[in-house]
Amino acid sequence: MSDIDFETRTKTVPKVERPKLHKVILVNDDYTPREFVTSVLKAEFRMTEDQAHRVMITAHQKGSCVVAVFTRDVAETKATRATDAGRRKGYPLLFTTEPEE
Ligand code: TYC
Repeated sequence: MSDIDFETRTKTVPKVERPKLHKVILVNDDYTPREFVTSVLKAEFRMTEDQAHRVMITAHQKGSCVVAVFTRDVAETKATRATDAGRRKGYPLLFTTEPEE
């Protein structure tokens, strides 16, 4: 008889982790027109006029505002695209990202 133990099994415990979400943050500045900020929020983040206006006003009054949360790739792509939309018009409009706690 063989000494090989065919019954030995390695139990793998599946480690399924939810991908960390990242916030997209709109940063206020003194130069970008309000209507332009609102139009970028509508186009890039699929907001209604009302939602976009609220987010713009919050950033304007408080200095910044969380726009939405996404997986890291999506958050970074959207922040870059939205920032570039302002840059193309010569505005200092800035969207940043940061991981959620
Ligand atoms: N503060 C700008 C103005 O008064 C408007 C603005 C709002 C710009 C929010 C950027 O993230 C921003 N024209």
